[in-house]
Amino acid sequence: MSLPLFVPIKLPNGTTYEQPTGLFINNEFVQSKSKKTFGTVSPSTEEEITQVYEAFSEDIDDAVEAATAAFHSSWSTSDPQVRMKVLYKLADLIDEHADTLAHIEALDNGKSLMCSKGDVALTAAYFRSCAGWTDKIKGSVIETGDTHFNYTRREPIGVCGQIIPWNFPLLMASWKLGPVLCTGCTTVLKTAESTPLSALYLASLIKEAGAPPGVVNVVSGFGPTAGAPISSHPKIKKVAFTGSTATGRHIMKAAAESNLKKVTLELGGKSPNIVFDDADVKSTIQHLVTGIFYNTGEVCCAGSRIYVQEGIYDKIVSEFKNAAESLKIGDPFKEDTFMGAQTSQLQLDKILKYIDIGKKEGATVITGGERFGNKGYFIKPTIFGDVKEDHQIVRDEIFGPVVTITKFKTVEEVIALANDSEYGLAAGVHTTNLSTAISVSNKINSGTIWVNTYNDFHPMVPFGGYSQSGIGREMGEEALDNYTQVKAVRIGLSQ
Ligand code: TXE
Repeated sequence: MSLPLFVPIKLPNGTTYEQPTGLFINNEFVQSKSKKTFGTVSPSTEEEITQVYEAFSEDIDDAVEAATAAFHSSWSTSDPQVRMKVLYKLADLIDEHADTLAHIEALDNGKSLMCSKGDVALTAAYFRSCAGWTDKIKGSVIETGDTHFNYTRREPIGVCGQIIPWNFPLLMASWKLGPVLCTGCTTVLKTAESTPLSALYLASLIKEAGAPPGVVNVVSGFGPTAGAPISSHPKIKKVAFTGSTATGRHIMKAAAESNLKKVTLELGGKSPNIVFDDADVKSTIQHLVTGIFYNTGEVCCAGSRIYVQEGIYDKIVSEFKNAAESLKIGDPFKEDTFMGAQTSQLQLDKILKYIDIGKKEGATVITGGERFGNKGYFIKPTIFGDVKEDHQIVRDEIFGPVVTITKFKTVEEVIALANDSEYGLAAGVHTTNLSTAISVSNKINSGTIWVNTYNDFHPMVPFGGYSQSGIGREMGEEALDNYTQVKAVRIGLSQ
């Protein structure tokens, strides 16, 4: 018997909802051509939640066909207020379904409800922000003298392919789909194999919001078999990816070798979080905690390298240790749980391996350094001291609740330390001195600098990486540039 296209799932809050399991193509949930399915596991219990249909290249072809037809419909050329209405309605629907979405996300990803509620709120806010942009995408008139009239238009790029990760499944879907819906593009979005559920539920809301068939297509599947056919597809004009730097390289290569599709990449990081002697201790501790332990450290811009000036070092280490030890870990559905589970066995193993490497490298475990319990993929918040800059735990992205803490003396020294990384996604600067804040921010090689805050996102503020952390920006006006192209029209006025 084949898997039903909707299965009832009972959530820990006692409610039952209908989870779509099919591929979302042309506004319908359908079986994959192979009818193959795969399971998704709850990271906090290690039990299977449900099976979903698995896409392969023939399904990607179908989805691309649907997206191509939708792009050539009035969707991309009609009054932008048509798209505005869809986006506003979608944001309202997300608010209406916020509790269900937050529970699905916590169930499938393992993150605490506290985090997933934040994700849902940001998702609605981002779609709402994109709604506001729809009728503000403008070209310009260029004066070149009386003989010619010149103007530019910003036109949608066309059919996009979007590949997202598992750490913020819903939010990453919104960062991808918002600009598509705003600019009049269409898309095939592939979720990560470990977290397919929330984006399928979102797809049903996109249909309800009034997006025409084929505008948004959502497929579940694996990287090599469903992701690769997207990055090399000849009819896809642009690919947007969030994930590891290694996979980002594959995608860029495939894009180049197929049809030179435009590429935006949001990749890994090893972000410095810098504390100066004059920082406000109480709020800084809160930002160090949010920086590395929020979302169990599965955050591309996690503040995973902490540098503290010598005068305040001992105080910060002791208060940060206390704060880490007081964090509530465990059942994601308890209202006061801060840290849920890591998303997969693979991630659990990777993080534990790095903790082991850190110990072998001679670093000191200030707190944590082990698994929490033996059921579910939980890890204790872990702080390493006595690290050297060439230690693997200082250089590699661990992508878990593991942070190193290092003492520094001068501003010049910490800027050099902060910039000594192949990545450049984000950085934190904690100081009460305005000129330190601005001059250090100017000298750090990364796409985002948070001063006296951390992991602090707003839909209007662009986000993206320098160096090997990526190409292009998401959110803000900048995100729209990646989904439009400029056409210049030059008209000769004298016959
Ligand atoms: O990532 P992948 P993985 C980092 C983090 C993590 C590590 C490995 O350090 O520990 O990457 O995670 C799809 N063609 N980040 O292996 O492979 C895949 O199906 C096309 C940081 O899960 O990058 C999924 O949808 N697509 C990060 C997505 O890529 C392919 C978030 C991400 O998976 C593909 C995630 C291929 N050949 C991991 N191979 C961040 N920047 O936030 C895989 N995929």
